[in-house]
Formats: sequence, structure tokens, C-alpha cells
Amino acid sequence: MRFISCIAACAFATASHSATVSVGSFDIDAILFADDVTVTVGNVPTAARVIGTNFAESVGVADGETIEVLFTDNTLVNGTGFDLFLFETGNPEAPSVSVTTNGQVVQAQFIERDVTRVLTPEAINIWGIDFDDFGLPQGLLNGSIFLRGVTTNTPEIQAVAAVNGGPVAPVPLPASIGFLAVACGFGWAVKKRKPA
Ligand SMILES: [Ca+2]
Ligand SMILES: [Ca+2]
Ligand SMILES: [Ca+2]
Repeated sequence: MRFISCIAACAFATASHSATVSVGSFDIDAILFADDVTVTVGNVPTAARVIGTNFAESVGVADGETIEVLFTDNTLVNGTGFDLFLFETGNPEAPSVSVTTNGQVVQAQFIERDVTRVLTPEAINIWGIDFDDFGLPQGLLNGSIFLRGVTTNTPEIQAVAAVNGGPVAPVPLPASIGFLAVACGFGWAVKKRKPA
């Protein structure tokens, strides 16, 4: 009976977060994408388009505007390399990010351009932010970032993902189930696909 329970728990755990988004050369677990947004400076009526994994619509954050992008079911972590991916469409325009309302602004670094047009009719520019560039220590951060419009070249942001994050407060599992869950590949990740 215990074995059957473990199998059921493992299947449930896998199914509950197995959705991944393939964009460019990355497979990204859906949980890592932004969960909420608040407009903190300016008038950005389409801000909610930055939430989730829908790449079909984008939000322009113009010069002088700021939106706070929140992660509520996953964490933001300063880990190795890029910690945040920003997906932006059309002509490449580097998004700018701060980690506090009026803090230091860092321009995202270009990673690659997805021209497959699978998720959206237009190309997707993938940009990266490394929290090291804010002078932050390695480890857990607050669960939000601020997207700042700092140039007249307004980026059209489709989505944001916290690539080094993980789930917030995962449901505790009994030791035996937890062990099997690990064996089943229980985890959240961004994976770089091998070239076809
Ligand atoms: Ca999330
Ligand atoms: Ca980092
Ligand atoms: Ca653009």
C-alpha cells in the first residue's frame, strides 16, 4: 500500500508542475514565470500581459514608467550566471531592471533571438539579468523586480522568468514519498536544449 501511495504522490507531483515552455534554446518550467504585476510609476494599462507564459501579447514600459513584477509561487535567487530572463518581441530593445523601487538600474544583456515564430508571429528576443550586477550576495532575494523604462526605445515585454528560482514553500512530503519524488526527478529548472 505504501508503495502505491508513493507512486500516486510521485505522479501527482510530476503532473502538477511538468509544464515547460520552450523558447529559443531553453526549456523553462512554467512555475518560474511571473505571477503578478503592479504599476508603480506611470500609466501602464496593459501591465498584466507580463504575467505567465502567454507570449502572444506584450507590454511596453516607456521612458519614466515602472512596473513591479512579482513572483509568488516561485522564488528569486541569485545563483550562477543569469538569474532572470526577459522575453521581448520585435526589434531588440534591452529592458532595464532594478530590484528596489528607486534602486540601481541594470540593462539586460542580450542572450539570443528566437526566430522560429512558434509562440508568436514575431521574433522573441531573450535577455538576461545577473543579480551579481546589482552587487547582491548569492542566495534568496525578495520576490519581485522592477521593470523600468529608461530610454525612448521602449521594449515590448512578453514574459519574465526567474531562471534560478524554485517553488515557494513546497508542500511537505512524508520522508518515504519525498525520497521517491526525488527519484522521479522532482524539481524545477531551466534546461538548455542541445542543438537539433
Ligand atoms: Ca511563478
Ligand atoms: Ca547570478
Ligand atoms: Ca522590441
